[in-house]
Amino acid sequence: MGKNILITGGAGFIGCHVVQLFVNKYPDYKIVNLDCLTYAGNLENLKSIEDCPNYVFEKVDILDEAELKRVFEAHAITDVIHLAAESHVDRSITDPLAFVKTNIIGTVNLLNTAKAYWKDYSEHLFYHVSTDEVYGSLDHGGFFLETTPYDPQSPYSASKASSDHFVRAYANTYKLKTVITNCSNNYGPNQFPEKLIPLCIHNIRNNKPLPVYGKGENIRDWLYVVDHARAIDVVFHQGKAGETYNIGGFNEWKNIDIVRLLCQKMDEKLGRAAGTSEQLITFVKDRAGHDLRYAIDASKIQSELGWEPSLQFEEGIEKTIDWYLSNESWLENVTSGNYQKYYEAHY
Ligand code: NAD
Ligand code: TDX
Repeated sequence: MGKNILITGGAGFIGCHVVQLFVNKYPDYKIVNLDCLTYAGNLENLKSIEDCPNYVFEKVDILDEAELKRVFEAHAITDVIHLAAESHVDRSITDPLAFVKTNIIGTVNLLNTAKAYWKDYSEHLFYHVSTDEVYGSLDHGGFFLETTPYDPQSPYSASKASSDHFVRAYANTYKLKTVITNCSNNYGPNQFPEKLIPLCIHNIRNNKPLPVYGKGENIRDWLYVVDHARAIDVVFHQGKAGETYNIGGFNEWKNIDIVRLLCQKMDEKLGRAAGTSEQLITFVKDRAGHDLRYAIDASKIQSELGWEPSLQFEEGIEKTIDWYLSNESWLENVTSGNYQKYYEAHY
């Protein structure tokens, strides 16, 4: 059946992979990408599909209720996949209110718009994309399950936890059909170079210091972004309404080991002597309230919906490095502010 799916945050890192997957895989769906293009949103990410007949871009802020209503009506939106968010923990420490606005109020605006526009809720899905950070930090072992109590520790994760609670509250109170996924750390092409992996690739390339917070002992579970997009596709089509699914890579790494791996691979790719890039590693002041370890137990989505990661980490890292090395102009644009000119020339 044809659907008109509103994907929010589609110009961002994960959103652009979700939009590309849906536009290419489902020609019968109309994909409406709604994004206000913050520093993290980049339409260059979507060049390969921007002329597809089933793709539309709407430059709209989810804080603008009137514009959300217009978009729902103009495109007869049948379903929502909500990714738009402020996503960087360090920025949330310096400006928490921006996270409250977009991640909490923006999500409630979107819920209200869907609730008012849709008639028979059983025919529509509101899919909220969230993070494993809502569960807090695993300081004493174990894994995050869907039943793990929320214990957010940063302003970012507190805002995402709050938005998850609102989505569940709308399902319970108004009977909106919803689903939530909580995913671990993503990496891959198109990630803004403020996050650990693209930041290190960018800095190694330019012989700049690699800032490792604290002792580099913190652990994250990493998933290739295309595998996250595949999981979203599976949950959107086969997930049970009202359910939560954790998504992860079964792939835990200490930060310092990732940075060393990147140094080793980059030395090989750039033809530098082994050990050259490691000299750039610089231990810096720890992130305030730095969560020690995240680790997802993704066995529910694996056993109930048959999803599993398709790429081994080293393969994904190779693909990621290759993408950044062959897209230097992309990096140059997002780091120099030239992107704005691209936008003005195209829209
Ligand atoms: P990102 O920062 O790369 O992209 C966010 C996108 O949202 C950008 O295109 C931005 O322009 C847009 N946006 C921000 N505020 C907006 C607003 N007020 N109105 C409209 N658009 C707005 O983020 P990402 O890493 O792609 O994350 C996408 C989603 O996935 C987020 O909800 C995030 O919490 C979640 N998530 C991310 C990760 C990860 O590792 N990056 C892991 C799990 C979950
Ligand atoms: O320069 C750095 N040095 C460093 O040691 C940066 C940017 C990060 N780090 C550390 C902090 C974390 O332990 O590396 C780890 C990864 O940091 P980020 O890439 O900032 O990701 P994280 O804070 O783990 O959050 C990410 O994963 C969950 C995303 O940014 C979130 O949007 C997602 O929800």
